[in-house]
Amino acid sequence: MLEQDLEKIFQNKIDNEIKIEPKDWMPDAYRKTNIRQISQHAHSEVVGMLPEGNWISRAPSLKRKAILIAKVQDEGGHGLYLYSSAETLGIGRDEMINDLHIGKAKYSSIFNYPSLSWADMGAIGWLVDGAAILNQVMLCRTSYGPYARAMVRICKEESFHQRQGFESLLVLSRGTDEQKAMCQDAINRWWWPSLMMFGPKDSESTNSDQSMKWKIKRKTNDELRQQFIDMIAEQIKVLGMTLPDDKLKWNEKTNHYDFGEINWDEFWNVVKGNGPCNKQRLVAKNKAHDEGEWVRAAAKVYAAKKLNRQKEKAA
Ligand code: FAQ
Repeated sequence: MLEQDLEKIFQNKIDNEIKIEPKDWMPDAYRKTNIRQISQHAHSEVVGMLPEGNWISRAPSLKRKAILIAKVQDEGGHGLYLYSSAETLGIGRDEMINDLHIGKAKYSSIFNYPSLSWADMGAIGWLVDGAAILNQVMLCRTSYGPYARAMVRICKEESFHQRQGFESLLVLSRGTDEQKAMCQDAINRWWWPSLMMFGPKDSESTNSDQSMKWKIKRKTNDELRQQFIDMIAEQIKVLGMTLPDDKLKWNEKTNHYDFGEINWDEFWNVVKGNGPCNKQRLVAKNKAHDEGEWVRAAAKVYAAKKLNRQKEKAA
């Protein structure tokens, strides 16, 4: 079949909401865009374990520790589903992970900020998972089948993460003056970086137009960011806290909240590797990978032994 016929069949599927599956013909650029986005997403989940992992040993109670361990484990699991989904496009896991380790691959800017107090665990759950889930609910309808299906499972866990973060902040917001101040401080520090998670403004977003045409993305960066602001500006009232933006104001005409200017210099600085924790995160990730070498080696030997035993039994 001619390439233009294949392209027609492909576009027809997209237009008719039929998922693209691994063995289907797809344009090279569609494959590459999915590999780029899914692997960046997988890396974000895995590096995202670090800021919260930092507080497991300092959780204020056994209950909070158990919740935090489970959440961090969930993030690792999300990374694994996503690596598997990217692998169906023909890239190896080792290559993706190596690109992360050498600083070539991107991951979400948000995980390059430090987690300074216990209240940050609540703020990450509420704001960071909250931002992630809006984007991920959209991705449940993305056009590439394995990515969309991974997202359905991830979203179920992520919505629980967000609620536990809010509940944790709610407890602090009703606590002592010191706890209230800790809660407000965490919100102040995580608010603007959370808005940056949605990516650059639509006018600066190099990939959006094509990704929207291919239905990889269903909403633009600015649309999702506005949706997030409208949601959080209401939820913060329940906490009795404030968002650190004096321009935040309900606009009767647009039916949305107006908000202040995001510091895009800070965003690009973090994306380029110069944020507060970029170097620390890569060192920690490489160290964990090196120290886990014996586990991977043992798993391989065990798998080979198991296979041999099965062959002996069958013989
Ligand atoms: N950080 O043209 P666009 C989570 C890059 S998961 C770093 O608009 P696109 C769970 C972008 O890659 C959070 N880089 O790009 C959790 C591109 O560079 P490239 C992660 C960013 O792809 C919670 C360039 O800027 N979620 O948090 C960022 O169309 C708690 C131009 O941008 C996902 O990855 C950024 N924030 O739209 C875990 C969702 N934004 O590749 C632990 C899937 C943009 O051309 C604890 N990804 N860039 O060199 C997406 O939906 C999209 O990739 C966007 C960006 C919306 C992130």
